[in-house]
Amino acid sequence: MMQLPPSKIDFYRTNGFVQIDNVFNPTELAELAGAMDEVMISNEGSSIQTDRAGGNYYKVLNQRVNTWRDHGVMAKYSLHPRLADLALQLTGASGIRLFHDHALWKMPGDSKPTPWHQDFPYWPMNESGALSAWIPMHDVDEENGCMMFVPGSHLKGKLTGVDLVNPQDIFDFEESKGIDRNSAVKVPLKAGSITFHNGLCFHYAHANNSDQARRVLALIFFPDGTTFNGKPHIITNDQGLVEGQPIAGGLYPLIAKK
Ligand SMILES: O=C(O)CCC(=O)C(=O)O
Repeated sequence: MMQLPPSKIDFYRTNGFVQIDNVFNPTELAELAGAMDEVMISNEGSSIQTDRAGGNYYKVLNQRVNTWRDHGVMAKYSLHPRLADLALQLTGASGIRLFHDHALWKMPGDSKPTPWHQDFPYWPMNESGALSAWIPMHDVDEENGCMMFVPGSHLKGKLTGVDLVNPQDIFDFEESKGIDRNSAVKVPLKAGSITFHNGLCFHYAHANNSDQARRVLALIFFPDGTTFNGKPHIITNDQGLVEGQPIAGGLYPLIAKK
């Protein structure tokens, strides 16, 4: 496990995101990257490929959801206690569950930025608190698709969801009043380092202008006890979840607790 200094936890709670360096060593990262390469070229299993080459969403993200259910090594990392324990420390929750993982690749060629958005409006959860770990397989910077965050924007609460293919400008929303796009912070990362961001924090990723795929694994964690809001979602549809009841069970495993 990694014990975070109070300054990192304070930074996350104040700003809605945080960078944590050296979470994975090169051997671990190579194992994870190799497994993700395998799942991304596979046409089998239950993970969900959200769009295919040529599609408009694919130009933003080549995304595969719930790789952990198809590949043992993806499960090893998506359910990794070190990551869930970091989420536990950042949130102060009594337990942390995985909502889903997703491979988020930005392909070279006709790559589009991931527009400014919050994640939480897409998730079928009543209480906020869910967060994402964003784990690049290699160095990331402005050239190949690193992230940007607006410090403190998570304190605005849940706004209208942005369409990631035909995006509205979130900074133009009436609800975004007082949030300054010029305060956004760019976060390049070295391989092995990661960020966490609160589902309410405004974030963006640059287009990939390099000639290699930008390969990222993102994990969405939520505090144990978070309840289902009944809204449709690709992950929870037809899973028997009950509106108003906690999202729980083996498909949303509890991987860290106090
Ligand atoms: O990787 C990206 O381009 C965007 C990631 C993102 O929006 C997220 O992890 O919530």
